[in-house]
Amino acid sequence: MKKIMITGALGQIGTELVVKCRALYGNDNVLATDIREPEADSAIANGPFEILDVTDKTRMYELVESFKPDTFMHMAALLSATAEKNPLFAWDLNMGGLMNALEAAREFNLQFFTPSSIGAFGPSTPKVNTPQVTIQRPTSMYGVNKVAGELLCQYYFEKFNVDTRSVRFPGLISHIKEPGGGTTDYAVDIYFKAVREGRYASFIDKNTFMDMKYMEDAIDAIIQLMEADGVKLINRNAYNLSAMSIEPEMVKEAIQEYYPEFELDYEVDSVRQAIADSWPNSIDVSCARAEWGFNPQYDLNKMTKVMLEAIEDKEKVQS
Ligand code: VAH
Repeated sequence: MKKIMITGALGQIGTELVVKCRALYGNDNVLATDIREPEADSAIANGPFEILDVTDKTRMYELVESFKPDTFMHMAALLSATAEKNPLFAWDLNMGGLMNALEAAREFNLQFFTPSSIGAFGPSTPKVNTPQVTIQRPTSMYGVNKVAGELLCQYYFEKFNVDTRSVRFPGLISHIKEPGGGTTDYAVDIYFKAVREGRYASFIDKNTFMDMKYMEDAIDAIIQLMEADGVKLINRNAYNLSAMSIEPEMVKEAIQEYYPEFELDYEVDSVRQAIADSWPNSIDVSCARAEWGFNPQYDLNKMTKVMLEAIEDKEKVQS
């Protein structure tokens, strides 16, 4: 992995992935692409950037032909709640974009990464310590896209020998780019509201356990998986990943260590609650640990400290 093209570079993961890859592989060796322009003074604008709608195969191929990457990281996708509001558009974007990206990887012989999600599981999946290989019958459009994506990536590996690699991300928590349209977003919003307003109304109900992970651990996992010895990757499409299984009251208590007055109440959103209820409570990550050394560094308390401190710093700069 030396020259990397990334789609969805302005998204929640892309924003931090581009910066990390540029730091590791050199600024000019990472082409960031997205459907809109980055802000002029942003980190993304600080290196190669091109506009790309991932459903436009011709434009995608043109960029691959001119930049000549050896690795393609396909991050552009709609998240679960947005996909549920507009399922047909989600199918076109999530699956159309993925097919174009996989085809580019096949034709130009590129190593390939795209994220799957715990959204690839459904109500009939074992809910606790969900195994790596298990029932996958999701009930959301996002989940349907993710299962199909995992299967397509595996198909391209077996049939066309494309070096596809993927992970099932849990909810990802970051203070850099706020997510949009995800079911797990409450666990990001809660920190921003704690610092800014001292209270938060969660759209996910108490006692709803979901897997989560701090973004730095997620980015490190992508790099580690892509650099891993391919021979050892038995479950390459896609590995269960998680660093914590949490519910809103646990986050509240962690925040109250620093903000004792913080108040949490609930305004549950039925669409996102239904999606959350269909996902596992906690997943088993032993295959990722065994096959390529997945080893997240942040638990809830450590993550809470860095999230609150980073958001406080942001607020100071803005005031
Ligand atoms: C979502 N953050 O909520 C995403 C995700 C596991 C959750 O894939 O849609």
